[in-house]
Amino acid sequence: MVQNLSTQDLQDIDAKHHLHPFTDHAELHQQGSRVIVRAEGSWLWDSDGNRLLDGMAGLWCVNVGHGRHEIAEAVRRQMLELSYSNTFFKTTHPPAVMLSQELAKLAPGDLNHVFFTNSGSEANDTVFRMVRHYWDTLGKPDKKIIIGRKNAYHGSTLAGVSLGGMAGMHAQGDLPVPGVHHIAQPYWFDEGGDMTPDEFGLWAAGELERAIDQLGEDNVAAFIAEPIQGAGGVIIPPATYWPEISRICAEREILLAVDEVICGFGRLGTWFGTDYFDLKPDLMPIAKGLSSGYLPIGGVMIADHLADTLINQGGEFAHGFTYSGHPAACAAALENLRILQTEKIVERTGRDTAPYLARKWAELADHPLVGEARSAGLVAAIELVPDQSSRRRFDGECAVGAKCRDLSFANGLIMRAVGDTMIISPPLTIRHEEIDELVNLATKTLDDTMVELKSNGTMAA
Ligand code: PXG
Repeated sequence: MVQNLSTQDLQDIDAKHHLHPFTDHAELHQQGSRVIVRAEGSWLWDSDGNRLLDGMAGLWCVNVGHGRHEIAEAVRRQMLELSYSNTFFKTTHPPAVMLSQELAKLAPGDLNHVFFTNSGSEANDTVFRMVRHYWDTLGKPDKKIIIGRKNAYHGSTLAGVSLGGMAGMHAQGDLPVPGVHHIAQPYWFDEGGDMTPDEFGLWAAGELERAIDQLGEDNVAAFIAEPIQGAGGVIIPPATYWPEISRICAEREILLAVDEVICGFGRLGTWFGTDYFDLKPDLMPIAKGLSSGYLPIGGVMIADHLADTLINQGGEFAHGFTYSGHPAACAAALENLRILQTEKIVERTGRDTAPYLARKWAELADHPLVGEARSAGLVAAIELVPDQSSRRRFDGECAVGAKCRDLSFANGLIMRAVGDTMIISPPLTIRHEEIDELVNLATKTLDDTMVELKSNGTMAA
């Protein structure tokens, strides 16, 4: 109960006044929203007292786990000291200064500069505008096109949706905006056909080279990609993919933007996906794990050579947000980064938690409903199929994944469905026994899903 309101009261008010992101409201209002009231570590509680294992770390963001008093305390102190001050007009403040220094230290290579935003979407809008401004500054105004990938997710703002490759999002409102080109994604399970994963990885990377040739190198500004696609379904590229993309980017005069909004800050057991795949980005959008979601903050890390050009030749970049480098959000991020470092959470994820999850998660591949189980760091996916011996999908409108997700919730595990791909991304602080419980609940959920599919005739009894 919240403020003496019952679950029903909260659901009624919610239905009356609250429009949710990515939600079919007619369907939601029939069921009522699930009301989450409290969280601790890897666990959430709803308003009816049910305990749920947070298999999604909120929304891929609560890397240090829920309920960290140290972050709340750091934010409280900052709010009492300086709750707001802008970073425009030749002004700065200590939290933004210290966070920029800390990020330059943690970010790989020469990504030594940061432009602050409030979200991953704003970070990618910043990428969109900054790369065009950069090429303009160098006297190459024709270099405008940004190449992205089908089924990528880069956010919900105009530039974010446009750089992303979600067909359903593009269909609403005539997007993408002009000047964006999408190439194939490295999703072997769905699109690899008869190729081996390695052959397919080379082919998918080759799409970048062919796109540059087709569009003309003089017209291409940048390529943007997530190291591992998150919202697209935890798509882990074949081993051949990123080395080939790196080769192409090194040979061609285009910028590489590696979207670390999900992979950054330990998700793969390395500080960044860039470390995991040994990449050399010119720009690196960040958000989510930067503050573990305690307050909204994002940014774009920028390489020295690019920053030097912008600083020395670019003049004023007419871009920024009221809350760029918000003091309280910076304080939350600084404390979050301190926790990640002092508790050695990233190292532990890479050395211990991720291999443990990988071993346990791989056991799900034996389930008759599972065509593939894969993981990298603390993201993982299973592909639901009617027949384990082929990569053929269930017929129809992806109802199997949605059913499995609902059953998972009912079993006390938050697992997300992307079509018929089930995905998880738990807090990095998840313990071995919690991983055991997660995999047990996922197994029970798969069993329950099978029972439903057999009873409604989707699978043979
Ligand atoms: N880039 C990537 C790689 C993301 O995953 C964004 C940018 C945008 O960040 P903001 O902070 O503007 O949301 C994201 C966000 C899902 C889901 O259902 C994933 C995201 C957001 C909402 C839902 O998996 N990722």
